[in-house]
Amino acid sequence: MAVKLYVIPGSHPSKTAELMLEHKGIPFKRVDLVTSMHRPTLKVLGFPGKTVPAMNADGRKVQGTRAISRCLDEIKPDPPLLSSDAVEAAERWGDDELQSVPRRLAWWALLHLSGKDRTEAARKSLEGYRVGMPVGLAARTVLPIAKVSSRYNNATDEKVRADLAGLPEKIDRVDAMLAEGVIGGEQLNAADFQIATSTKLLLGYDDLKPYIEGRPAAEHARRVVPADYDPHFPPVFPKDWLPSASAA
Ligand SMILES: N[C@@H](CCC(=O)N[C@@H](CS)C(=O)NCC(=O)O)C(=O)O
Repeated sequence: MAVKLYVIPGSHPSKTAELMLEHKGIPFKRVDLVTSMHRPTLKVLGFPGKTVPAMNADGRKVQGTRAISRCLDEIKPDPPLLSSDAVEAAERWGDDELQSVPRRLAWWALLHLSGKDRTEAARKSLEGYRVGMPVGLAARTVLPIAKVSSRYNNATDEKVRADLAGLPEKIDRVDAMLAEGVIGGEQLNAADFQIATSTKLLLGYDDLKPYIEGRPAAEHARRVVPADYDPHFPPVFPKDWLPSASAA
């Protein structure tokens, strides 16, 4: 079977798809698209949607982490990614409620970090990806891409403030799923891969470490996501946007 996985650098749902393919033991070729050129490229490749991950499995075009987990279970049922209704619900929550939070924060941060910090944060996100030019050079040109991507992802001050305020509740929910055994079991499932990549990206923000570090959610993210997916954003959010320590 010939499988190609289209991703953009640093994308956490793309990492989810990559990890699910590895978990299944399905060989694949990762194709790194250039952020901002990804929309026309996906269109030319025949994908109907605008986002990555996008997978071509023997000519079958599948887009989105949840469609990909289902397709992978069809192609190769063992080990199953979707093993129960609870796992499906957790995967859905991870996609619908959690995934967009670290993404909006990332684009907002890249817009608001000062020059050197912005370049360094972009360089960390690009590390390990083919970007068609030296990573250091691509990192220095991230600002126009961050402007477009912030608009695509609605990374407004208002949204980011709400995302930060809601963060402790989201991490509580991940910890609860771990305590219930829906995720974090011996055999990883689609919800593990969906949720852990978001938590790992959230752990990359120095501002957010106090709300996540030392908690089961952090341990889970490090177990599921290899250390080479290692984004880093120095402090960037206004202090009064961060939840009070007592809420953490
Ligand atoms: N929720 C979907 C969408 C993923 C998504 O929004 N991916 C981002 C990258 S992290 C993307 O492709 N953004 C590009 C765009 O919106 O143009 C999934 O899990 O596959």
